[in-house]
Amino acid sequence: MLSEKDTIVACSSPPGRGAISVIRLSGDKAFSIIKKITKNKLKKQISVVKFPLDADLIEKCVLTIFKAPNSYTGEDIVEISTHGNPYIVEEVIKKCLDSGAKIAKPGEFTLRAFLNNKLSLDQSEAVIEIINANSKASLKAAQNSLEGGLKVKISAIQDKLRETRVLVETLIDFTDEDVNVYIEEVKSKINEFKLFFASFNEDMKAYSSISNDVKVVVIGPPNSGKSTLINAIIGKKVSIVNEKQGTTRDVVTSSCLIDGIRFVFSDTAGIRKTLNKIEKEGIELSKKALKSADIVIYLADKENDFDKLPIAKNKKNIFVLNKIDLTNKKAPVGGFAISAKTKKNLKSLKKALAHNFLKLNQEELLSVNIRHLDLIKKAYKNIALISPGLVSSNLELVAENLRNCDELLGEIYDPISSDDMLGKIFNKFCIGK
Ligand SMILES: Nc1nc2c(ncn2[C@@H]2O[C@H](COP(=O)(O)OP(=O)(O)OP(=O)(O)O)[C@@H](O)[C@H]2O)c(=O)[nH]1
Ligand SMILES: [Mg+2]
Repeated sequence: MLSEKDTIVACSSPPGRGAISVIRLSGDKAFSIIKKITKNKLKKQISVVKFPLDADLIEKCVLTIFKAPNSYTGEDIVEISTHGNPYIVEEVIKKCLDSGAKIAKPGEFTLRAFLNNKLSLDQSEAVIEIINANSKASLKAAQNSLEGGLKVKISAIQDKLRETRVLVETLIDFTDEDVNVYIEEVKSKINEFKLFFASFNEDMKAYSSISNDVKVVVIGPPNSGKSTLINAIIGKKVSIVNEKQGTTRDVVTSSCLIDGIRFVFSDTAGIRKTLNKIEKEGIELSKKALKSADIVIYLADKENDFDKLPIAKNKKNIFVLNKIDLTNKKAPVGGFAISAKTKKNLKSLKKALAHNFLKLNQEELLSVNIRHLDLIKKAYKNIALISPGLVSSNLELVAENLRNCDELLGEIYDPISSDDMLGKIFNKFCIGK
């Protein structure tokens, strides 16, 4: 995976037919390979050349050259723009392979950019997020991360942590009498840091929801109007609506944009006690869907039905009473009373869904993935272990926990690299990127 010596080649544009295709060649031999094939001296950065595909077949294409280190990978690169025809692309790649290039693995161009210090690991991950983004917000987040925004955010929390680390590590060398004066200061600094970390963690989770599309699961008893509500929010019929209880059996997902953020809604089977095998299976799927939600909407048409539902912990829960067109109902505390059928109060519910994410400065959104969240969680565990009692009794252990936290945060952008971990990250890329 980490061999950098070969000159690699791959098609960097989507497969299939189109106006143009771009084949990319990167490595020490990129220029000599193309010079040999085209007999062009590559004097200009951009040139139109005749690329021989076969003894009697020539493709007129555009060559763009980038000299190391001023290229995406940090190596010499030639980009060959041809007519967008899979046969031409195949033949161009074949010619390059015959002249000594090797076919690129998925993500190998970006891996080289990382190994040549053109991009940090979080920036490399942002490249794939730019390709995958499907809302204005997730694109902005990925662009900010590619610009180095995530490292800035992580470095800020590390700087804050280091204020306490320096104090603790200095105190370790003090005699007991001197230490006591500062112990209270350490305790208050740790408390302050825990609060700072908690708000940082909330931001990171919200960024992650935006980057990966916000998952909203609608849970409720049968017939409460879950499918009607989702159809109304999405603006088209994605789920079957019927007065019969137990209409929805599978989890039905659909998505829409609200204020530039993509929300993916999951309609679920109504939850109730049942002997029907298929319905039971549907209810199990509903409960499973609940676990993956960022936001859960509990939808009922009678207030005391909420008590019969499984309530998720650590999720953003929104309680909604439906069918206010039939009888007037008071909204649950912090929730909403709506009519999915007439769309009354639907706008307020949609606003509430987006509200949590719009609170974040949209200019500062960041692309956050599971790897980052996992490191943040592990980092926080080290901080959570520092109790006031530990500060009084064992400063060495406090220092160790602080150092672990610092190192785990640093791994987000500067990993202690292992081939295995890098392999997992870059294999997610497409070939040619
Ligand atoms: N009057 C009124 N009827 C509604 C409203 N929302 C849904 N309904 C009706 O309630 C019935 C059930 O609606 P669905 O959307 O299928 O309910 P569901 O929660 O998806 O039901 P299951 O899939 O069986 O769990 C249908 O006849 C809807 O037309 C509402 O706001 N007002
Ligand atoms: Mg339904």
